[in-house]
Amino acid sequence: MTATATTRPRLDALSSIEQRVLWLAVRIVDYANRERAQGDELKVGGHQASSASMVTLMTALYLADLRAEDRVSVKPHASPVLHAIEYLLGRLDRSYLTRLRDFGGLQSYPSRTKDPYPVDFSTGSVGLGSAAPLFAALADRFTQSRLGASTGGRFISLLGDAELDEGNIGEALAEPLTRGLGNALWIVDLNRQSLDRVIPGIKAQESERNFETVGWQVIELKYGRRLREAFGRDGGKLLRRRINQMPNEQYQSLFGASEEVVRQVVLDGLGGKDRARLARLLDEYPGRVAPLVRDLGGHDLADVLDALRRARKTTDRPTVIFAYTIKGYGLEIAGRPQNHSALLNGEQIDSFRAACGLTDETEWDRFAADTPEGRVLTAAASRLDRGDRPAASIVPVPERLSDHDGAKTSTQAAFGRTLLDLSRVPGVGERLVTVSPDVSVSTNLGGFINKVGVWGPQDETVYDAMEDSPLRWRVSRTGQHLEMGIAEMNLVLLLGQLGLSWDFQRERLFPIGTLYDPFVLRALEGVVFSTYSGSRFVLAGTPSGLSLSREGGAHQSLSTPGIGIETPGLTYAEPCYARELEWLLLDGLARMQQPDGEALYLRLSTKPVDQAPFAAAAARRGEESLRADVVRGGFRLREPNGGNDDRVVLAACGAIVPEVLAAATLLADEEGVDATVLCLSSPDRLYRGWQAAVTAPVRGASGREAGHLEQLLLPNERGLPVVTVIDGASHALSFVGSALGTRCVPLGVDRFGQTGSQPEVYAEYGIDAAAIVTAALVALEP
Ligand SMILES: Cc1ncc(C[n+]2csc(CCOP(=O)(O)OP(=O)(O)O)c2C)c(N)n1
Ligand SMILES: [Mg+2]
Repeated sequence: MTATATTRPRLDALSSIEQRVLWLAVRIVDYANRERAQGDELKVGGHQASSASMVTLMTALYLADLRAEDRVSVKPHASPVLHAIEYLLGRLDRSYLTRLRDFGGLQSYPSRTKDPYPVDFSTGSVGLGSAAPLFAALADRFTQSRLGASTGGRFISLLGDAELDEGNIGEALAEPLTRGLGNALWIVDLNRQSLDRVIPGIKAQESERNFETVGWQVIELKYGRRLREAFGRDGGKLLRRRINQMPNEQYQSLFGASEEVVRQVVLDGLGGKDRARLARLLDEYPGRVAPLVRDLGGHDLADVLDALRRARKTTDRPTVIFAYTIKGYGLEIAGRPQNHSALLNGEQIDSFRAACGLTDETEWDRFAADTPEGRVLTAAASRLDRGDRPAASIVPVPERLSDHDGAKTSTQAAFGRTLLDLSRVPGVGERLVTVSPDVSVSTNLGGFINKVGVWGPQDETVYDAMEDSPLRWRVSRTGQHLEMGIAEMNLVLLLGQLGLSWDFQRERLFPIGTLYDPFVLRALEGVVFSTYSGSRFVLAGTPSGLSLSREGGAHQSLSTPGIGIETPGLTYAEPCYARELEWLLLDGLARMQQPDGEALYLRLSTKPVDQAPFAAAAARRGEESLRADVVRGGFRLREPNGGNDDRVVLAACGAIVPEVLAAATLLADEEGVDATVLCLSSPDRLYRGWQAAVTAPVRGASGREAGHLEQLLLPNERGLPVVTVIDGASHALSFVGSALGTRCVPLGVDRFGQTGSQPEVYAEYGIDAAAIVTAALVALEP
């Protein structure tokens, strides 16, 4: 590689900026730890070594290569470098430099939702933020071919080498839909160190091969210019062999070693003529053998610039650059074991400041505009200026869809039908996109897929054999369903990126993912990653719970309701009836477009449910007011018969509601107890409503308006005992007792389920009508 494309003065300016970026990144962390007044006794932290490792790469990328239309994910522990670059570009106020990890200040790890300047990807949990751009690149291809909307740029991931150990990285690479994405670029900061260990040497080659196998262009930046020049001299081949053969652990040990020791180690293992020859070569570098051996490509600005140019030219497949670097490069902690959280001491900072030509007065300065560095930065700032991009417009969503009220149906079947109906709604229909990890048909997306087709980067031939199938699997660039392999993490990462189209492509999409509910757990961190990033999507977990009776304990989800309630940015709803589902879904699609909107998690079931009780409630209440209750989180499904002194409230959601209705009838007919049945369409909304109401004074708000759950009860029902029932962990609805200020008997499934008929397993786990009756009697005991 040569540096011909970058002129010497420009390289010098970049190199001077590189040094300043390193200084600022280090000092931002240093100030937070040593100078800022602390509010507690805990360490502040921050990562000087991880930052230093990436300074060359990020300087080259941001100041010489990146375009406004590109989007970048930055390794979590290099956030100080990003902050420093944003500051030098004039996009971050100086006052923030002393506020790393401060309340309301710069975030510890890059955050889309919490940093004071626009961040493209949130990172923090290794492996997720780094894989996200690949799915964003895929999402961009999709919006381009569906809606003609694209960022027009690349999706770039700057990741640590240990991130490649995370399983989701392998899954992302293995997914056929991520093949051939020429708009994706990864740059691996290969410093051979992770948190507490040195990464075994074999890993790098293995990783490079993994990328090659799935068709990526692999660029290796291993040795810097000085080492390459030495390799060309007499004895150079021996030097290369020695360094190549050295275990990573031994190579890392050279970083703290003296000139003499480095020389010794390099010559070690060689004898006779070879040893003499290599010794002669080393003699040509008096006092400079140690820095020579540590000369790696990831810190050679010109090499990095060349690699970036090569990557830019390749547009038919993704590129990965393996940049060999040194953790702590340029600092006294360079390459040292356990340097991950190491901080320079005051003396080291002082001498580093002086070495950078800075003083206490000038240490936070930007470059003056009329310096070579200033000119590079000004040009970069204008190149990276995204201007005022129009916001994605709000797409009106109808409140109601079809008129077909079937007699008996499951929420999963109703979900499939509702999507089909939605596909016919102008404005909404063309923006729907479904994604499923190999379970599209078994989660009832078949009808929708038949209508809208499957998306692929190219139109594909339909084979005769496929014509016979009831499912028309037509793959084209205009299809609206993306079928992935079985990797639930990939599903939610893609869903998460499709759900950011309002920001990236400035176009509204309605991304809807389906998966078997138990496997929400496997995808969970990706769900959290996506909602933390501000993504808006619908996740349908189906089928769920013990109602999946014949599938047994491994397939019966128990803890997902709690996850739904507790995950921020995600509204959990669990309808029982088809129309209830339709309203919740439509409401969710409307709300997710609002600035304070959220993703929607629907927990569904394959259990066929008689729809008559819902129709009766609608007739009693009027559709409009029933709908208002459903989207607030719950409604009165059954009114008490009246006339009995003993009265109880039964509250439940989802597939178990028919058992609750049966229990209410039994209570009236056989026990002389009147039961009001509440259907909790969204336990999440009810919980939040109650919690917000009851904690209003804690937050300094005055007054206390009752939450929707309390409002559902008539005045003469206040204080009645309550039984809650859910086909899932009983804990999820147990708050209802506190919310209603009364005795509560929570029923649910708190042991692993097993196979059997629905009545058998409901009885075994105590959620059948008889168990609910008993629970009501217990609740009524004085
Ligand atoms: C999923 C997850 N597990 C563990 C951690 C804790 N952790 C933080 S950094 C790190 C090692 C990172 O190593 P690498 O990616 O090579 O980064 P670098 O060497 O550049 O710091 C670990 C294990 C984390 N952030 N996320
Ligand atoms: Mg590392």
